[in-house]
Amino acid sequence: MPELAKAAEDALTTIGVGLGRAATPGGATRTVPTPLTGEDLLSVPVSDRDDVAVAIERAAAAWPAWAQTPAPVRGETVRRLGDLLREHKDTLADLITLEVGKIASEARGEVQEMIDVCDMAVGLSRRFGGHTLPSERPGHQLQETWQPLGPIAVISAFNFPAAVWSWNTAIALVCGDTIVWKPSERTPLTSLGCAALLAQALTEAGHPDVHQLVLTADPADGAPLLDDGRIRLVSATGSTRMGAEVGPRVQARFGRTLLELGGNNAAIVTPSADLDLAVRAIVFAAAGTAGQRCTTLRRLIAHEEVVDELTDRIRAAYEQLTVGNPWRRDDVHVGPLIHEGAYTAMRDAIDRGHADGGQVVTGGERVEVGPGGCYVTPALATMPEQTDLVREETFAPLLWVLPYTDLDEAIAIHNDVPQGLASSIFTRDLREAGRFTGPLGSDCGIVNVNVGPSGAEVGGAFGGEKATGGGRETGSDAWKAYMRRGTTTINHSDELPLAQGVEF
Ligand code: UN1
Repeated sequence: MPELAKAAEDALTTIGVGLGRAATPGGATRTVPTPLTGEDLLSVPVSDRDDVAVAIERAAAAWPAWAQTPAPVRGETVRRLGDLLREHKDTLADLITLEVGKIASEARGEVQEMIDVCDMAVGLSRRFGGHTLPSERPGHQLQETWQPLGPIAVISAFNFPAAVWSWNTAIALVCGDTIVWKPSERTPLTSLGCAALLAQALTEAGHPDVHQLVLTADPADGAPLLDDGRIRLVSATGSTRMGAEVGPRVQARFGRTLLELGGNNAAIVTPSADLDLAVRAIVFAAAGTAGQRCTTLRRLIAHEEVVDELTDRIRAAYEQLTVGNPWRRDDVHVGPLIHEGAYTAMRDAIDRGHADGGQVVTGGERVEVGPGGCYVTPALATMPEQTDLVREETFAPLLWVLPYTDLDEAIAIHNDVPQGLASSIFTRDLREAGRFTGPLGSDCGIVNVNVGPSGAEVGGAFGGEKATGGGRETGSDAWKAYMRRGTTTINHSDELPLAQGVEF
């Protein structure tokens, strides 16, 4: 067996996934390629539409008992999941590297993000709650109660195949929801690993059916998740195009959606910025994860006084980056793109940008790393002004540098894109920072100062506005999306006064 296939099999065995047992007898299977070399890793079972319907049925049947389990007891299951993730951190990180091509440090960081969200959810399980509000009627009490929503669907993307699932799942579990997960078609092995760890925790708790995994080969087979009225929330991460289909379809049946879609994230660098710090933040945000985060920096809006020096320093840093196969190597900064299509889109954007007056400063070239895999040097390109092309999200390491003269203009350029996920300003001027984070500043969901747009912690709410879809996941009060709010008026008196003084 080739080395990478063997590594994938070993990782799954360590976690306790037997693919033989996972496959339905006589059921369809498909092979999973690795972006590291293009080789096939392993065969996995394929879920068809009927399997998705069965998963919904099971999640719906498991819901009443789970919903009635006290929240702190549900939290115990999430604590156990967090412990299992700690135990299997490196193994799960290997699966992420094998399926997505992430460098080891980022793959481990992704698992750490899962552990963090589990810890947060355990705490949440003992503290979410509503307000008690003053009633206008004597002897009455007005209060909010938060109840489990029901079975929900989690649809996740290839680029964070494990963390985004855990954001939704850890919170949904403590909120008392049951879950059907449809991961990206590109990452079934990581999904099997995550699902097996949660299955262990849930089985120990006596609720094995609370989480269901479906491995569709064709995204269209996930349709019952959108259309079945029992699925009360569809939390979907992916492209704006996908969200434009999912959103209205789920809303048409009055289901709830939580959408985390495309980003076209920018950073403004002002003349007062600490350029040493800015360059480090920019290089990680634009070239890290091979430009394949939804939070990746794609537009750099730099003041004309600093734009040349900044561009030059980023070019120099880019030229120091090692692009290569990160498997069992710690010196690689940039792994492969997920597939050839990502490179075609990147090349196409560079070529179209050239016609608009764009100039590549460095990068955008194929790197031959081995017999397979799609490796490319991160591209840095200048553009005299923001064009329609720059307003599009190209999911690859391509950073456009746009000059500006005053901050109002920079903020206008910043906001003049359809997407609204993550943003940054690099400045030492408190007033500039205040304008960027204020009401007429960045229109994004994530608004950072002297921190790049990517790499958010789980404690804050994660998500964005406009074509990013408006959803918020993970921290702060994002849990509310996974629960039903009950407004309860209790009459402790023996009178029946009507609100608003109505006599009847
Ligand atoms: C994503 O790319 O879908 O903020 C999620 C970040 C990570 C999550 C990214 N914590 O970059």
